[in-house]
Amino acid sequence: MAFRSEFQPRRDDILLISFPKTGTTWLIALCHNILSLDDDEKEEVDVLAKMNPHELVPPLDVNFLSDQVQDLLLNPGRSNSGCKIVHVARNPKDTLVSMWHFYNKILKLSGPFPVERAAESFCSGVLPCGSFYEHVVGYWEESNKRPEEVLFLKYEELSRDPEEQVRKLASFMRRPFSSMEDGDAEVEKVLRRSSFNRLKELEVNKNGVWELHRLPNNTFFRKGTVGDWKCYLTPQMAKRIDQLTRLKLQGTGLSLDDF
Ligand code: PAP
Repeated sequence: MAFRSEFQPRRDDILLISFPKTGTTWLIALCHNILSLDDDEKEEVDVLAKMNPHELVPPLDVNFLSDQVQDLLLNPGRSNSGCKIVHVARNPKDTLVSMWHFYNKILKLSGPFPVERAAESFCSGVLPCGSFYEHVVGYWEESNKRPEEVLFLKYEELSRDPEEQVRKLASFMRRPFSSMEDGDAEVEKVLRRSSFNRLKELEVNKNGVWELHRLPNNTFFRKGTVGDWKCYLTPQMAKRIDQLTRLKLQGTGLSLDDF
């Protein structure tokens, strides 16, 4: 209720929105590095060398239930008109496995939470942020209706063709790269500075803590690959999720493949 009545985005706000474990940390780093390119010309600053990407972007969902936030942000008649939304999606099986690792690490359970139970929760939509499919499909549909305001990215496409995806992201944020050689160099710089291998090895992300949640920064950097689910899900679990995914995405035109 407080969020609904209080939140007034500015026209130049950019909201980064994603279901947990679909690539938020990467997206924050990419956006930050694109937007700070101009600053670099004046002075070589590299904020991410000292700060976990999450510390750079205030999380709106800390005190608000996510369905309220989503409702507010997705309703075009409300106060968000004018600001931009970037959403990053990921294939459901890698999202589930990433989330399972994350909760096993942070919840300090007496023993590991079985992946079968995690898959069960995922399929039934009983998760701290609600149903994965409702979340993703909502933003997908809005991105089709309002492409100038809502950009829909995929973790797998970012992995497969990072240059193209980063150019798309920069243009959406009104900071297009030049198509000349210096544009290529800038794209390369943004990707290098946002890369998993670089961020994971930074001292701040190896040993630092995100004070807001008292979470070790290293929980945000695990493997950073596509298809890691194959190491954890049985063929039966994978089949069940694939069937559910087909059902939930039927007629939407959206595919969430793990390649
Ligand atoms: P969050 O919901 O807690 O913010 P989020 O960043 O969305 O997490 O997702 C974490 C996943 O992104 C992790 O995937 P994994 O468990 O399959 O490894 C994490 O490793 C991955 N990740 C983090 N930073 C990057 C990056 N710079 N490039 C690619 N993947 C990344």
